[in-house]
Amino acid sequence: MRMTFRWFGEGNDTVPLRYIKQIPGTDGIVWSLHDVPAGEEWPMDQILELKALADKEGLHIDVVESVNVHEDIKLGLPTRDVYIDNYKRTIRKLGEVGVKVICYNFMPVFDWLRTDLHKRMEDGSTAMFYENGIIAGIDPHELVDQINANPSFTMPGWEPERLQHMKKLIGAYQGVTEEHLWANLDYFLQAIIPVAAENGIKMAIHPDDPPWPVFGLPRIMTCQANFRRLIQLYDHPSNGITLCSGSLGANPANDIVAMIHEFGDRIPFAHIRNIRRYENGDFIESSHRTRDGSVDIAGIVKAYHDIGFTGYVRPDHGRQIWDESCRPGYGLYDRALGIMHLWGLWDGFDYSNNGKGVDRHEQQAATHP
Ligand code: DNO
Repeated sequence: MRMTFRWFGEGNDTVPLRYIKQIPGTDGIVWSLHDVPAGEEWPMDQILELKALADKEGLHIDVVESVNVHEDIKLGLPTRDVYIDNYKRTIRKLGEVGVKVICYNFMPVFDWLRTDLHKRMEDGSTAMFYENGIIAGIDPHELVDQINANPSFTMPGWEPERLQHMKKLIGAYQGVTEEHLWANLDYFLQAIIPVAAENGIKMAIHPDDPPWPVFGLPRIMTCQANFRRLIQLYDHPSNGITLCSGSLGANPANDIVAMIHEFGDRIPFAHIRNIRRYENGDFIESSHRTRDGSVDIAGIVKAYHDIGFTGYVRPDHGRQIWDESCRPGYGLYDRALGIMHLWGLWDGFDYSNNGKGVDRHEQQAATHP
């Protein structure tokens, strides 16, 4: 596996790039142009600017998360073709600068959802929390009023323009079923996968988080059978998955180890993180350590190890610890600890498989600094 770290860009992230380089076994950033609204073509000068910053620190930019999909594409509106053309142009530009994987999602209106970004745990750390009852109890139209009444309301991972248009959007999705969403995803894939393939890029769809419908909006990237269907829509290595253990793990019926074995090289990018599930369906984002949560992180890393996984991996959604002040879920400390848990497991599996552990030759060949 190739370890990476998500970075939100200069001025948008509290973690300096040079710190990322110091996390053991980490050699690339996962990035995006967060200020470009969904649907617009990415400007080359901004792409190159980001690349120059990463180059300076010796970090690669192979993985983009995300090039967001305009809602008109998900809704299947006639205007979608303009946005799909922009998307194709962005893919070509990213191919030109050497990007290998583009993560995206197909969730209507909302990306990932939590009800508390700073839930205090027994040890004094805070973590992101999802309380089923709160979401189930909110009428989508009331939510819009709530947001309209509070201009500072924001949601993690959202461009401001998406919030502004939410009222209109929720209305637009009325009558849009899961099957409509499948048809619109199909149309999108038929258009973009050939372009991704020509440009040496693997598209990697992110699961819906949480993996069930919210606010009456359909969600389809939720389970193994649906990922199988996704792959069948366009059977090509450039049509892949960002297998996120935390998103899928919120539903105990999802067997992530089985998904790794089934989808294998259709997983160019993996998010490995843990959550602790409660009986009533609530969940909290625990440390990455296997025993701290309900997701079998050791089993997942073993599955990747068993299939000889060479794709990109990143930790995700750390807790806020040691008084770090950062974007919720995206501090340095807990994600760096998460990386060490993942590498610890990986190296351990190397030892138990061949009795020799990591490639000693690689270490012996190292030149003196
Ligand atoms: C949350 C992320 C998601 C992800 C998008 C992919 O932290 O995993 O927001 O980036 O869903 O498009």
